[in-house]
Amino acid sequence: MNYIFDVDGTLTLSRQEIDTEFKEFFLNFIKKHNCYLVTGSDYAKTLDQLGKEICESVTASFNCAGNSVWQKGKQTWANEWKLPSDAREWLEGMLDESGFYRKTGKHIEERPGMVNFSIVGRNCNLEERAMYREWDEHKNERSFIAAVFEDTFGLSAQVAGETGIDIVPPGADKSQVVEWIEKPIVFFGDKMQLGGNDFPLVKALEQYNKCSSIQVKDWKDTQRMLWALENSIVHEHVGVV
Ligand code: M1P
Repeated sequence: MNYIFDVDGTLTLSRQEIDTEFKEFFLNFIKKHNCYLVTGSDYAKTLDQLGKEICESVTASFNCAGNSVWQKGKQTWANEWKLPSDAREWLEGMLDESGFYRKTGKHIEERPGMVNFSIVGRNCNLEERAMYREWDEHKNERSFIAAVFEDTFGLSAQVAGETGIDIVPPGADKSQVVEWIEKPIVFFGDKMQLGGNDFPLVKALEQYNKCSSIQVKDWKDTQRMLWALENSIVHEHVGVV
């Protein structure tokens, strides 16, 4: 069995370091199984959050939604795609129009093969992050921007993490990692609903027998599920979304 793990919301709180006790547990799990990471974040952020030992013990870390592949601390493949200038201008317009007043800078972050767009900005602190989360829960701003952006530019835009939207060329989302990994696969993620950045991978796995996706509420839920798997309380093919 091969395991794929989303990072923010699945192994850690969004953009936070992994819990110390869970880190030991998870390291033990990945030493016994063939494991992969898949995240919208770039490798530097994943390294900050999970540490070198986890990042280099997994078979591969698919960063930037699979557009930047890392193995044993080295990037082994990257997509060269760049955001077109008209799409950039449109996002800047959305930023001006948003009624959310606390804008912290670094709103369009270019990563290998993808862009993260954030109204609050990537420089936000924890308080500003919480403010934006609440704003977005009420206004559904990210879902709206993502849907209109997709219609306008034919690119893929997904609500990701707590504050942003991940933008990639069509098909260059998390679903692309399926090509690189032997089946069967179990995938753990927290944003598996339509429009969430784990959704494309869930759909891709549905094409294969004996592959399943497990939606978790947070890292504690992931730990519970892994513990149950290890102790044969849950069969590997239940828990499908
Ligand atoms: O890995 C999930 C997301 O994590 C971050 O989201 P946020 O900071 O908004 O919680 C971003 O790095 C995002 O691109 C990524 O998909």
